[in-house]
Amino acid sequence: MKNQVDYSLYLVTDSTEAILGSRDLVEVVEQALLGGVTIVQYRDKSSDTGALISTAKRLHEKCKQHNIPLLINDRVDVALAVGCEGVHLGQDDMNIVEARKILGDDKIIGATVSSLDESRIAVERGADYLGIGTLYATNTKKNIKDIIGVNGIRKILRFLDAGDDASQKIKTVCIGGVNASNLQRVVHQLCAPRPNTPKPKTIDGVAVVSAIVGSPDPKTASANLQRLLASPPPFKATSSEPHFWFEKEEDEIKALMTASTKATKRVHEKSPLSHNMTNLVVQNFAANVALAIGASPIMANYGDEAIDLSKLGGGLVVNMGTVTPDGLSNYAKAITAYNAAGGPIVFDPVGAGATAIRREATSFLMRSGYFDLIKGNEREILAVARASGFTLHDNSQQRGVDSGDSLFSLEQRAYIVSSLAARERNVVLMTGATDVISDGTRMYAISNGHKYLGLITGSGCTLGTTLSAYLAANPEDKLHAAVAGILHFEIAAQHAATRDDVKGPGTFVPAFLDELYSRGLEIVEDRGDWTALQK
Ligand code: 3NM
Ligand code: MG
Repeated sequence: MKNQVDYSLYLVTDSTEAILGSRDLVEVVEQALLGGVTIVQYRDKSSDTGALISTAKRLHEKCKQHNIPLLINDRVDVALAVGCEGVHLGQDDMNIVEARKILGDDKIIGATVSSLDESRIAVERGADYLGIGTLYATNTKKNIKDIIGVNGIRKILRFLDAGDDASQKIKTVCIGGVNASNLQRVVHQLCAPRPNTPKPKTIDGVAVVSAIVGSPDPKTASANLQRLLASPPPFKATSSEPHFWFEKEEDEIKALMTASTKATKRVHEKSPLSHNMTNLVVQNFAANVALAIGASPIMANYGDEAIDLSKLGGGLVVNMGTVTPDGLSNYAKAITAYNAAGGPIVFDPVGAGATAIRREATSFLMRSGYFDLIKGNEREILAVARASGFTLHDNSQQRGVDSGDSLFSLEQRAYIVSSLAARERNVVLMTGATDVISDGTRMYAISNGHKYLGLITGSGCTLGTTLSAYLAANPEDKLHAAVAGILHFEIAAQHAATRDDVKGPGTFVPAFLDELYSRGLEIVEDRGDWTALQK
């Protein structure tokens, strides 16, 4: 029985004035049950024992009517008195082993954990599930030990997945600041891929307090969270058949070419909005590149405007090349809007890692939402990997934004890119003389382009612009969409750089715009193909 508990929408109650107000807790919980919460924990840190038991009894009646388990926070005695399904124990509460002796094997015992050590101990002591937190800062709980974010929780999931049978099977929920605006991406990203594990451990549920108890309409709030849990996030690609990298059979190349041709045609057909929140240096060039590839550019840095813009079927580029505090809060608003609407977001972490401000900006933005594609040069992607929780042992100081020389072999780059993509569950592109791109399962290395791209300003940024349009027009397979965008961009650069009238970077820029334009038209009119791909 207790193995079949559904932890997916886990309600933790709160009886404080700030959250419950003057309403009756039992009525609020009943509404939440009607809305679809799957398990309830009665958490009340201030009532006297008599009142606790009487409220818990009323709650248990309601829960039983809906066939939903009721747990009591901290108080094993209250759980016993009421005869409910179990308890939830914090680190300062009764030891799990002692609680088990009192409650027996059939009752559910959950434990709050926020570190690998606490998780290991809770598993050893026989907890049935772990409440892992704190995910995000919240006003609901005072004395929060540690805000560990998606990265910290993912680390614990990987740790559990690498342990013994009990550890692999233990159920998990995350807690702290979960609400309707972040639930889908949190669940999407709380997946713990490890090498050679085809079915990585995922989070079994989300625990919420204020998103339900603090809502004026707990039933609708619960139903909405349940709907979000049950539906794929709007940004999720609808298909991605796994195949494996460097398996470059002729057939695969051909299929990639066909997919790329289709993707380019779609950009022209749909002329998607490319919404750029980009740096001061490249605004004009980026708008021109978007037009040349057949997209519709808008350069709009005002976050509130993104609510409307995100509904137009386009893609967003967040380029932090000239980051400011205002800029960051605008980006965060736009990220939320695009995640909700499902429009793709390309994150271009320009100079990430170069300064403390940019490192913090990178992790702030990674916390703010889900990026469908993260693109950057080697150093930028390394900084993103660190922000994503990787421990990378290199002491390379980041130099300029566009500084050259690779620190890693192609295989190492491939490893970093594919692990980061698997972890973030998105597409990661590391640009360089050979670009490496992966969605965590599939991987391509592309060596097109020309050195002039490194001699003009904004080539990386405008590749981001290009990719936003390609992803928006081709949502079903974002990896292939991005490959097509790279090919369009880089093959156009090759054509431009080798033209007779192009003498250097200065004459290259207008020729590049021309070639971006005509390359697209050639594909649309079936006069060109992508066979110039350099593997
Ligand atoms: N425990 P809300 S955070 C009860 O980190 C609780 O262990 C936490 O409330 C932990 O959903 C928390 O309103 C409160 O953010 C979560
Ligand atoms: Mg406690």
